[in-house]
Amino acid sequence: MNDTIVALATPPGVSGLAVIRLSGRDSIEIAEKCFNPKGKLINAPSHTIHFGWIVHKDIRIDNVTASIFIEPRSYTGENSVEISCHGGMVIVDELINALIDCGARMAEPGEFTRRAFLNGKMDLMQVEAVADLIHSVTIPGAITAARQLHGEFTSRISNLRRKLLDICSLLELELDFSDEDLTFVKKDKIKDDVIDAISFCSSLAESYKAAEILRSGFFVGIAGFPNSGKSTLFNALLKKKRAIVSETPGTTRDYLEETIILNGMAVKLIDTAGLRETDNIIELEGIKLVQSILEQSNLVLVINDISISPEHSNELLTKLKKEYPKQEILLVQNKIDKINFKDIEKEDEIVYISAKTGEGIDYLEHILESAARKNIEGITDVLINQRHALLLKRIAEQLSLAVNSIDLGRENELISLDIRNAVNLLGELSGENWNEDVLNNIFSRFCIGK
Ligand SMILES: Nc1nc2c(ncn2[C@@H]2O[C@H](COP(=O)(O)OP(=O)(O)OP(=O)(O)O)[C@@H](O)[C@H]2O)c(=O)[nH]1
Ligand SMILES: [Mg+2]
Repeated sequence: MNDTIVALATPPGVSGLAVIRLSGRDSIEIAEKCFNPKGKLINAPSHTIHFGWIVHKDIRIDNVTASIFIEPRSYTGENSVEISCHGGMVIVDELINALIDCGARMAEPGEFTRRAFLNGKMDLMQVEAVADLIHSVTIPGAITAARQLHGEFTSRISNLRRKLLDICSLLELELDFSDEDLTFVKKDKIKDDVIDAISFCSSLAESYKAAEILRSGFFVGIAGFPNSGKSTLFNALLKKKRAIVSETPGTTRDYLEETIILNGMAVKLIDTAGLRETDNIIELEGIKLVQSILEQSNLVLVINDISISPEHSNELLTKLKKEYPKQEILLVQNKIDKINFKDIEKEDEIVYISAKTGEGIDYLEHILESAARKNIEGITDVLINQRHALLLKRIAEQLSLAVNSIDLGRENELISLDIRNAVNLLGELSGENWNEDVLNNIFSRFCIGK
């Protein structure tokens, strides 16, 4: 961490401005070497901006502003310089090369944020919030990530950790006085507290599914027999011709994925190959793929061609409901333009559309949006990811062991041991106990410059 790293912090490409970031003990000296007029940056107080030229090998590359941040008052906690230059890859590359020639090195993905973590500027959950914030596809997702970044959730985890540590201390204190038969705390009270902690952790772990919806969108798989109009519906919802539509059954063989935003909710639509018994190898592969997509979907739309018969897909529907009991499955009757729609008996839980004319699409959009919204209810200040969910489950398990030990009237030592295991896992969650593998995994989601 002693070297100085450099990277472009803004997206590459042509733009009005680009920002190049330097961080490390020598970053101000390195920037100074390339900066004209001389002596300006090296003597600058923290949080000041300076106008000048970046000059390298006697060539003036660009006129820029350099912002100076003196440790520890910077994003990384180290001396940092942010150079705003004109956008455009040639200028940016030249500037970065100049800074590398003067002693900086190209940053690894996420290295700025990694340094911020290692310098105690943020905890691990805040680091993960940075990644979520950058990748947010919706406003609610970004707002939740921003709250997590602010550290609200970390303080809830720290409070729980402190509370459990207090319980351990009491149990262990009682152990020290065991000869005198003193009781410091009622086991019932401890048991209640531990049970509260279990339900806190379990409900957080369960919010993983909802957080994934906020993070990457509500997954909607479009399934049904070939030719039922799945791709036509996919295009109608996207409002563009994305998937190939034809009257030949078996048109879609791979799957197509696109995200739409419905009133601020991201909905990821997946058009799949028609489901049927087939001996065409390519189609079979497509059908296998459908199964894995349906497993991942939050909602499955089964499209039926009502012009064949309203009951045409009933057997398929029953089969899917049986195979995917956890999935929400909705029957969509398509091609109502081909029948005498007024005369048929309608059922409440079925959606009727014509993907071709657009009739009923607004209503279907409304259904998709409210289903997505229902699934994220209750999420306020944290986006649980897979790492958190797995840890939280293990914490709840350890605490359940403690409850079990209390019920069996075991020694304080044993109860305390289980609770201490849970405390250690809580430390892993917030990053108080971390290891290189966990860090590498988290930072693999970052881009260079963040
Ligand atoms: N009249 C009418 N025709 C439709 C409607 N929806 C789709 N079609 C037609 O039905 C045929 C099949 O449509 P696709 O969207 O390709 O069907 P698919 O379910 O994706 O078919 P596969 O990819 O083969 O599984 C095309 O000729 C469409 O124009 C509709 O609402 N009304
Ligand atoms: Mg298709």
